[in-house]
Amino acid sequence: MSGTTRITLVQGDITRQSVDAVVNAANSSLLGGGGVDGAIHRRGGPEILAECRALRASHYGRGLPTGQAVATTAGRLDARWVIHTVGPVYQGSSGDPSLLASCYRESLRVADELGARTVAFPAVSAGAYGWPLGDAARIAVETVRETGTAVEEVRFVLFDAQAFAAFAEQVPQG
Ligand code: AR6
Repeated sequence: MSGTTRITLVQGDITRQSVDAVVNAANSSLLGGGGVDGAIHRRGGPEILAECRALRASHYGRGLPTGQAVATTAGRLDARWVIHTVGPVYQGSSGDPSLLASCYRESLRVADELGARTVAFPAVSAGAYGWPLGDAARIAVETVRETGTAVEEVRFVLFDAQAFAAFAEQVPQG
């Protein structure tokens, strides 16, 4: 994070945010799913899926690997881009934290390539993929703080009070 990157926290629906880029907690198929992925495709409309299919037909024939990120249009969302990233699954009692950190780092790298200045993130892997919220929040915030980026605002958009509280613990006065 450069000296000018602010981390902000919002409780709400990430598909209602006005930002340059919305990050999607996708799966490797890039073809949609539940949770925040489903919500983004529903509100963003079919243009997003069309670009995801094109990515699968070109660079990502075997899908987007865990920990990587790729951008598409944001369709009808109030944003210019959706940055799709694939979080690691928390299995049994562990997951690979370096892959979760990579999601945030790679998403910010893609955001910098695009010239995005405001980026909204969900709590990647903390839903269907089972990552414990407190640990997911710590990895998310630490990684953003450690990453050099021209992004001016990283906004974590937490769906419920519990997720918001977990992130607030990592971001004092957030
Ligand atoms: N806005 C903000 N956060 C949300 C929203 C929303 N509209 N909806 C859910 N969340 P998840 P994962 C929160 O399951 O764990 C999908 O099927 C949710 O409460 O969306 O990375 C994909 O296709 C949780 O805190 O993502 C993959 O197959 C966080 O977003 C798989 O789920 C992440 O939950 C990815 O699982």
